[in-house]
Amino acid sequence: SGLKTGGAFTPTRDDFQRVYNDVAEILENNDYDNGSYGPVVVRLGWHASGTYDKETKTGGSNGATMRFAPESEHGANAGLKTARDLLEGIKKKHPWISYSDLWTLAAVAAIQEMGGPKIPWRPGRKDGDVSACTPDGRLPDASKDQKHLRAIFYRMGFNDQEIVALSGAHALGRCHTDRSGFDGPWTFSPTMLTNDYYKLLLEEKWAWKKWNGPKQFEDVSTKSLMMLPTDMALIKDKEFKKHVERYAKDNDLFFRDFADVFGRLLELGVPFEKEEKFIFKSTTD
Ligand code: CCH
Repeated sequence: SGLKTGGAFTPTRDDFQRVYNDVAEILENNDYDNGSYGPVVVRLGWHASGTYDKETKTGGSNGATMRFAPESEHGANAGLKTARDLLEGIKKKHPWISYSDLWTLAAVAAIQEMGGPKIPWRPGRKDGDVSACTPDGRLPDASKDQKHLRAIFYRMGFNDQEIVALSGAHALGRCHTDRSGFDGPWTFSPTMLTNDYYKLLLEEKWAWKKWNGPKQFEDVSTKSLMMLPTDMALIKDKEFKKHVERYAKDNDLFFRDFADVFGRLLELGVPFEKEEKFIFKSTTD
């Protein structure tokens, strides 16, 4: 355990690995969704980080400002209280970790425990106060098209290939009518990270779902999977589609690119004092 110097606790790699292990232990729960909190924990890490604006250098995971209204009440964050509340128990057990480090570390743990790649992670985020909350509208709107996707992700500093690589996270989890209004999972294995999202985008026939909810697509053959308008934009747009095809063909390539870009997403706007990155042991290692 870390040394106490002048009253301040200096956590070591082992301390962070202990937090990882405790997160890993609570992800599986048969009473929740498809048996795992993993997907909603990944989404918490993404929405905490994806508010970054490279021009004003505001937003990003530093600060963990989603703890406060108005950010907690932004429409895009509906349902993420589930993930924040889940992690409260971990915060109580390891009070030295900042919420912003905890949320991003938990997202890394969730990806790794759901069969995804190792995501190198750096500590050093500090929690902020309500004054650092970002304005609404910084996260993507699923009803929109490729132009919107580019505007949102270019603002964070990402390019087309990185947008497509990040979107592969939709292999995980599902939409909830009481959160976003949309309904259903993207893949048949929503608690395993694979390149199935890309394969299904290309191989299935997709049609508008006939229902009273927001406009979304369903797969014609089983009607049990879904795609958002923004997901379909990745195969409508030629530049995006090129990368969907690359990742559909090569899961190792997807894992390499995803690990790189997801790790950087979690670091946007954070003024780290140290370079050192940790690669955590997964429970299956
Ligand atoms: Fe996403 N996502 N996401 N998403 N997302 C939703 C759920 C998940 C968009 C919209 C939605 C990323 C990109 C986008 C996850 C990870 C990522 C939902 C359903 C909507 C709507 C929410 C609900 O009802 O619970 C849009 C638009 C974009 C545009 O690019 C990126 C990037 C990531 C991570 C790298 C995960 C995981 C979920 C599942 C959450 C759950 O609770 O199962």
